[in-house]
Amino acid sequence: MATGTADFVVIANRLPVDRITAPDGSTMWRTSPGGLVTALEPVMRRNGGAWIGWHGAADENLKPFEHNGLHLVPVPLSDDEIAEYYEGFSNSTLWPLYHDVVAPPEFHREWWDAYVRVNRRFAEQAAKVAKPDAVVWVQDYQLQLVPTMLRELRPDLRIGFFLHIPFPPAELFQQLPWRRQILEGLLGADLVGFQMPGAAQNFVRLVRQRVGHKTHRDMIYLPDGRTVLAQAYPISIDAAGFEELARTPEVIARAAEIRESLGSPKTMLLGIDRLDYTKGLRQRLRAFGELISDGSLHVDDAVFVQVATPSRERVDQYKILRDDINRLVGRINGDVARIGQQPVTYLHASYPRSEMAALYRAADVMVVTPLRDGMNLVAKEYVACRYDDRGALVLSEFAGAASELKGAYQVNPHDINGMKSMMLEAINASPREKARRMKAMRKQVMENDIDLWASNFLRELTSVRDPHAKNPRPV
Ligand code: GDG
Repeated sequence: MATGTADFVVIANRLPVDRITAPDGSTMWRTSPGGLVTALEPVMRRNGGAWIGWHGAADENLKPFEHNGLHLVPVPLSDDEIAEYYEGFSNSTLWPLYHDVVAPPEFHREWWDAYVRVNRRFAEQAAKVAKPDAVVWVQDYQLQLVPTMLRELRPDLRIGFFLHIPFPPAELFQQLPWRRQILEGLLGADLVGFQMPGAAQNFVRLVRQRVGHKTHRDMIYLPDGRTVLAQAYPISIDAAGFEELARTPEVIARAAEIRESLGSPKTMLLGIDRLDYTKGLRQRLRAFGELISDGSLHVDDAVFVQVATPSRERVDQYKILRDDINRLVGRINGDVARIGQQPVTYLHASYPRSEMAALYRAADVMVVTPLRDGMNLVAKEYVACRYDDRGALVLSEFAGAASELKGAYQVNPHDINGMKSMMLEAINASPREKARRMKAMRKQVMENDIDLWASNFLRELTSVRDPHAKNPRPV
């Protein structure tokens, strides 16, 4: 039974800190910027919370430690486990499978074995840390077996799970040789949260078909009388924090400087993504390149700034993508650049948040064109930074954010011609039309921020409805 001290436990693949090395060789921890930690920090402080996750280095056992008032519990991973559980099963099997197989998923039994082993380690750690009847919130696709593993160890806990990426339709999910184990792993939770209602429906349908449990709308009825609720909680950002940052004199000055250094173009288009094959970088750059080469846009008038943050660099598909994008940018610039006028500025690097805010402020058109995306926070961050009601958002209809951001110029990223005409429409829209659309999107983003997301999820998870009670089954 329970020995731990935490009333609230977050379990995620990574701890919300990075280790940095000072010039004198000493090391220290720095909170990694991100909406999740911003949203959960106050809840963790109020409840004597603990965060369980990997600390980012291979083959290293660290003791739990405090950082900025957070109790952090590191989970060790060996070099092989990083290759098999993280880069393998999580990022080369589940990631492509859950994103509409836009890259072929790989199925390897030894990756699965590592996934099971590492999930068990996280569950065991949580079982030690949680107080009796504590609330535990498990995050994302790397840890889908944790809810059931943890419930077996600690039936007293209230367990929530949130999936940050899409949950695929049955037709794709059933390719997975371990489909039943994953569904059963998730069913250990009292509440399973998804970005979109369609994802929750996919899950419920699969549970009915593959596991054979009774379901009714968003409720799953287990044979032991327990119920599991599957619902959508579209994630958001620290909207006020982004706006505040975008309003600082430093960011405003930096935004002006960026435009100037690009040659003060009439139109600056911007893309910011992790360098990932789901983000539709190829399609977007091709569309822009064609607009220049067919004369719809003039090279003196328009520039495209693409920031591609390095990501998962040891995974083969990401190495291929990196080379592809390098070649594509080289080809576009080679074909249509003039001395002093380069249409695509490609930055394969990561930047501080203030630089991101300056880029958002500088851009006339933000282009977000994933082939599939759970939500896409970049789209919301852009909107939060545009307190001037200027700017336009071109957004893929395959991003979760599309169902909330109706004021965006929505595109099908597979349709290059359609994307070209939508980009032109966004560029040429009147200031009045742009402001109308931006105002509607800002209302949505500012009113539905990450705090509301976290409190909605936690309210349902801890609601008076006792998830362990024997709910009547549907007739
Ligand atoms: C997954 C799901 C879902 C990017 N480059 C830099 C930087 N970023 C920040 C952005 C944004 C975040 O990273 C990326 O979030 P996205 O939502 O766009 O995409 P994923 O990384 O794929 O996230 C996604 C999300 O989880 C949350 O549930 O929306 O669908 O795939 O916040 O600003 N931040 C800094 N420097 C960079 O260079 N500081």
